[in-house]
Amino acid sequence: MFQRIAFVSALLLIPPSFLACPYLLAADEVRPPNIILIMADDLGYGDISPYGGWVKTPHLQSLADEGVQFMDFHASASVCSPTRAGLLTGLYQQRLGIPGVLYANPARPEHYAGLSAEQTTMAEVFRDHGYRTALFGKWHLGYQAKHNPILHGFDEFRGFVSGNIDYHSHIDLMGREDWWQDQAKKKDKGYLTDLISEYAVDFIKANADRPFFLYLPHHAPHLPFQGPNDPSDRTVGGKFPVAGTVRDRKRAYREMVESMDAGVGLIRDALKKYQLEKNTIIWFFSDNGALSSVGSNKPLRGQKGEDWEGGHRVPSIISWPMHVAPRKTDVLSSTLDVMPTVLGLAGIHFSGKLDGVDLSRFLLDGESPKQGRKLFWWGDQKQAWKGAAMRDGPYKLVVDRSQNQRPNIYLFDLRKDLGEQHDIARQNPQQLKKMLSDLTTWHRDVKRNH
Ligand SMILES: [Ca+2]
Repeated sequence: MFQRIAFVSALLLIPPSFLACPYLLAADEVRPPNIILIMADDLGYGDISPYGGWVKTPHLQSLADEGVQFMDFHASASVCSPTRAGLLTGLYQQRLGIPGVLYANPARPEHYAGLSAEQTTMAEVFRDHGYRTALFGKWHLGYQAKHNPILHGFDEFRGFVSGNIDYHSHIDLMGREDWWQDQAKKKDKGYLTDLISEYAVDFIKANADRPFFLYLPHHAPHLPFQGPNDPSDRTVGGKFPVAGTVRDRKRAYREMVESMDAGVGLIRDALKKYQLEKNTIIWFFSDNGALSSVGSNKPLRGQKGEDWEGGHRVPSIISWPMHVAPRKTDVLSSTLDVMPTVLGLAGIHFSGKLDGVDLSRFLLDGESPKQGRKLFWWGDQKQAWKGAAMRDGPYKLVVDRSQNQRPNIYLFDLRKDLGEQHDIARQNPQQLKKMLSDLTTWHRDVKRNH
């Protein structure tokens, strides 16, 4: 590198020390950036240090200190599977026929649904552009052989396909072993969260000399609540409590989050060791809000599976040292934006349809995103999450169907009322009418495109 700088400096008649400043070095790099997406599962807005949360997470704090911390970032669903479908395609999951959870139970019709082969995932786009791609962790986008991640653009897959497994025995809710190496089941020993981080570190080492896209959907801190030193609960074909046998669930939950945070530290250490930190984008976020009995969505109302902010406003931190200036932002953003944004940051043009927005110019240059952004949520009428919601600027519309009767409709102004305590629907009939109309039009559109 120094020889190249000396040569360029001689050509331009300027001192080599000037050219060696990090920003110019960055421009000199021809290799596209590596991408690492780290997604927590059911982690709440009030769980981790950068958001004033109750679990000490020094590595996520450091990531936030050195990166952009989104304060108004949303999962496209308040449950697992649909957020993942939207994340990997940049499309509202309703277009993909995955509006709700894909259950492990074969008696449920949703068990047979999954991400269709005809959809283009960001892993496929990166692979087509010479990236090595891998997924270590939770898939939850289909149980059938045709849904396997290897068929969706991932060169490597270690992890599980269902919604939750025992952190030690890797057995799913139906009492089946659920740990995979690519397209075959293969046992693996270890605490799930640590395994994901270890695989990530090995992958970084093995691919230090070429661009890579690494998707790390953690299971933590989703149930069953099991810290690294808690016992295994699930056995093959056995009967066990869904949430595990640990009595002090808060303690276990805290340890689960701490383990994930330690993994973030290990990954960043590996990037430093192989001199990749300045050429690697890390984006950490959660797939939906926390269960408030164990986690925290403070100061938001509601929890996982609901249409209040606590169901879908989640932590989100992106870091790209020397390229993206550290700051906090109130830009309204979504898991749907991840695909267009990381493709934009990598300089890759994608001509397919996207519902998400490319935030790369905002991140790199501070350019304001287009005004008038709207976001929509719509659950599955056959499942527990069946409501709908919409954002239009500061306004939040909630169509609450949790009581299984006529829906209750609310309107909030989140600028003044982040906790969604003061319904202003009556005082703002025009805004309410407009948003209900937009929501209906949007839903008709995504249903038609399915
Ligand atoms: Ca989840």
